[in-house]
Amino acid sequence: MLNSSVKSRLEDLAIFGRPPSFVEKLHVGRPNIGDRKRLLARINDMLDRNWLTNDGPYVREFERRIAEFVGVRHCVAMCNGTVALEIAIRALGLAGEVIVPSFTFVATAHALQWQELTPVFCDIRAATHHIDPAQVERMITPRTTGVIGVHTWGRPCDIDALQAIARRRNLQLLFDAAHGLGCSYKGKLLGGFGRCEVFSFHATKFLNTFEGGAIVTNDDDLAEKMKLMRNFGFSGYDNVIYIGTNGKMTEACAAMGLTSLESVEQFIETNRCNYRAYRRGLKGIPGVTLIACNEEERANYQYIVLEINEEQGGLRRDELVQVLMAENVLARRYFFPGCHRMEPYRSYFPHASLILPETEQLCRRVMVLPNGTSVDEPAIDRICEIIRVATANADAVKSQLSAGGS
Ligand code: T4K
Repeated sequence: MLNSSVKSRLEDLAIFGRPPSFVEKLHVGRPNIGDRKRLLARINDMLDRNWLTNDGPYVREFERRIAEFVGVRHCVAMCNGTVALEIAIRALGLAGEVIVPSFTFVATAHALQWQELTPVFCDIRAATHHIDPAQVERMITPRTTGVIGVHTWGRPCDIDALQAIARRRNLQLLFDAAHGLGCSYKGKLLGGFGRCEVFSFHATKFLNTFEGGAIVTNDDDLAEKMKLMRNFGFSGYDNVIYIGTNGKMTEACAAMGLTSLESVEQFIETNRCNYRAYRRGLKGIPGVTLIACNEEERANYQYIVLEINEEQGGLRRDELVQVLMAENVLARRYFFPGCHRMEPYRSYFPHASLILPETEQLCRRVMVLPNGTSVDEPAIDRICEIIRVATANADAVKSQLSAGGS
């Protein structure tokens, strides 16, 4: 994985024409693969059974295992997190306006707009990157029916405050927990808060089903409704009792999920070791802040999130990303430029940035580094060293980049 060149001096950097530190590209979202043999054995069984989708035995087992793992009554597995959000929104009867953070993956907003609901973008708290409950309160109008809190980076958002608002203002509350499997809030795993929570098991998530997602809830009626909705509204043969869609998870995806679940503690341990290696390696670099995990809570440590402060360190986030890209470290600017600056929202709400100052600032500063089973400590040490060398020589890096070096 590593090239022979150690990057301890400015002129070693790839932007000055030297070979990149990594021969192969390091991705932020490299999938964690569990035990291959177990996966292939499951796939073989599936083929022998000749049952590929539609509420098959692997899907049922996966749902049971996830519900047990999280400690909720119901898990309704879906083909992906976005469709799971869409179904959750519809099953809860949301209409009109729903308040969401703009600092999230665009799927959170699209799941609303796709159903012609209006996502109302709310600012975040700078310290946590989460939706700011005080702002939520100010954005409520007579058309507001719900709030979607996002547990960005797997860190829980301010659930208590949002719950208090939802109760007081009679709003539905659900959570986009796409990043949140295995993470806790006040000692309780995410999944059982609000009316329901939505996980993503996309390939880039620390636990994946290739593509996949799930809604988890303690509400029996809601779970039943969601199950119907993910299967066209069919209640038995020939009997359609709701509007529905096709949100089903396939057996192959559930086989991957079951296999991943067997390695879940290993994945978390790998992520935790990597997180600590990053923390050591980045310590003391001016203008570079690693967003801390609260180690008193359970966490999956999947997202290694940095904030880059140009005033302190001399380099802009985008310059540092360029430096890393040249070294084959594909750092990502999640969730740049913020949903409110993406279409169709940019056209619908051209002045939204005026009320989203923290989101605007964070979108300029944030960057995510590779984690998971495809990176190890030596690789992380190198990544940190590149950041350290680049920051220590910020002026020279800036002029090299503006001269077109990379
Ligand atoms: N809500 C939130 C808060 C979310 O973050 C997401 C998804 C959702 C809802 C919706 O859930 P899903 O419908 O996706 O289940 C990725 C993922 O596609 C997306 O699932 C995820 N959030 C988002 C944060 O990241 P991109 O646009 O960054 O994907 P892409 O193709 O650039 O891949 C990321 C990196 O991973 C690349 O460097 C390539 C690498 N990669 C990717 C795949 C798929 C691999 O090495 N192997 C692979 O198989 O969105």
